[in-house]
Amino acid sequence: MLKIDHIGIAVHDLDAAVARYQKLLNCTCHKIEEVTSEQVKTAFFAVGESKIELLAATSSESAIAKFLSKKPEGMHHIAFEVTDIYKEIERLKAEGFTPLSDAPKKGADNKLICFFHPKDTNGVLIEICQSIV
Ligand code: CMX
Repeated sequence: MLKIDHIGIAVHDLDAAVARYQKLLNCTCHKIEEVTSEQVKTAFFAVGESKIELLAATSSESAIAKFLSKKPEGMHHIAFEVTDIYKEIERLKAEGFTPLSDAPKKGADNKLICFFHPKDTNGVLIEICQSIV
């Protein structure tokens, strides 16, 4: 794993959360992107070499809508950047972690992504991601 790429935070109202995090971080949100495959709208803030990703659901079927139907707003996942996502998925599977997709998917911020179930990681949903070049 290279670094924490971003921390995902699930929110109900993206615009309100963006305004709040702009004040908190004293910087402008540099990217707002809808990811139709994940049924989310995302907003990114750069903090040093990592990012904060605010996530709001665009459909009731979204993982974020399901999360927010059971839990309050808050941390949804931690994403680690990797150099070879295919190799890292195989390594993590061999170590007993459970991927939530058979193969990497195209996610936000021009990344290939793969999630791992929080039951294996002390209750924290883990994402690994690799930039698409
Ligand atoms: N962090 C920690 N725990 C979580 C969680 C999260 N983000 N989401 C769900 N859980 C908990 C559930 O509350 C449940 O807990 P209990 O067993 O104590 O009730 C447990 O995990 C297991 O839940 P499940 O029934 O197996 O699965 P869910 O239907 O709740 O789905 C998950 C959970 C993680 C499998 C699903 O959300 C998923 O596949 N996520 C990956 C994709 C994703 O999150 N996309 C949105 C972000 C996209 C982006 O970043 O662009």
